[in-house]
Amino acid sequence: MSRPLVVIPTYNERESLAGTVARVRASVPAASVLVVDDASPDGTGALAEELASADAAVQVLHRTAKNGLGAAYLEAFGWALERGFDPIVQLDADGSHLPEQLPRLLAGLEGEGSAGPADLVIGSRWIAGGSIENWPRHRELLSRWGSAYARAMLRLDTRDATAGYRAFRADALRRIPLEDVHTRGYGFQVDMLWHARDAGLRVVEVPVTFVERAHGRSKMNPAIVAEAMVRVTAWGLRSRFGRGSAAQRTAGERRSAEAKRSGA
Ligand SMILES: Nc1nc2c(ncn2[C@@H]2O[C@H](COP(=O)(O)OP(=O)(O)OP(=O)(O)O)[C@@H](O)[C@H]2O)c(=O)[nH]1
Ligand SMILES: [Mg+2]
Repeated sequence: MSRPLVVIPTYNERESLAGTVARVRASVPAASVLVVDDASPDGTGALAEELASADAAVQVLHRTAKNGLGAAYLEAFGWALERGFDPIVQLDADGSHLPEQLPRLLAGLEGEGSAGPADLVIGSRWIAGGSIENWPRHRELLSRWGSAYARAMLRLDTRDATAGYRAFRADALRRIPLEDVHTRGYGFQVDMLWHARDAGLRVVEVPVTFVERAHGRSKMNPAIVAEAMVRVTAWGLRSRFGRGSAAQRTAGERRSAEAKRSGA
């Protein structure tokens, strides 16, 4: 693990992106950055290009339309694995994930302060030492409730199942069948976690401080919450009927994704 890559998905993050990228580069100078922009109307993609031309460690993937955080990450994971990056980190552009705490996630992969090395480290708000700053009460409740629901339905033991600040070993990502991950919104985080558990990966949580965005708008919306709820419920119910492994339960999702791709 000597070529860390920090993936930053963006949609309309013009005011936040430059600061976030600079802070990542200052916090872990060895880390490269990949911005994955979904054709943001506010010009975030052009700004990302400016950052890339000023710093060879910064690169940009441009996607043609807003297709959700999950789709952006999946494309980035493929890109990163092809190029030999390891580990691969997920980090929001909006300032909610502190780049200054990145060394803590990377240390977690190495096993510092815990029993042993991890395959996936999750920056957790809901374990001792974790916290939130300036988050509206309703968002906190939604997040805590969402995590508790996913934990119960899927029998996960991760406290912060929807957390988006994560570090994966490249090998860990290779062991997850990424073609079976179809959740587009923030349910993507739960989808990946469940696949990680199924693949027998060692998942460790380290405490982080989650700070409400200072600029721009949240992309969270009722459709994203509904997608996560419906899927977690379906996976949980199916698992109770004995067809619950991540590999088995995605057959239907794969078929519908294929149908969509072929324009059916
Ligand atoms: N490429 C891409 N990035 C996205 C998309 N949706 C959200 N993002 C980015 O993913 C990160 C997280 O999105 P946010 O809007 O902050 O959503 P959130 O963190 O779940 O919700 P808040 O707590 O309200 O901020 C940010 O960097 C967004 O710009 C998308 O469809 N495509
Ligand atoms: Mg956010």
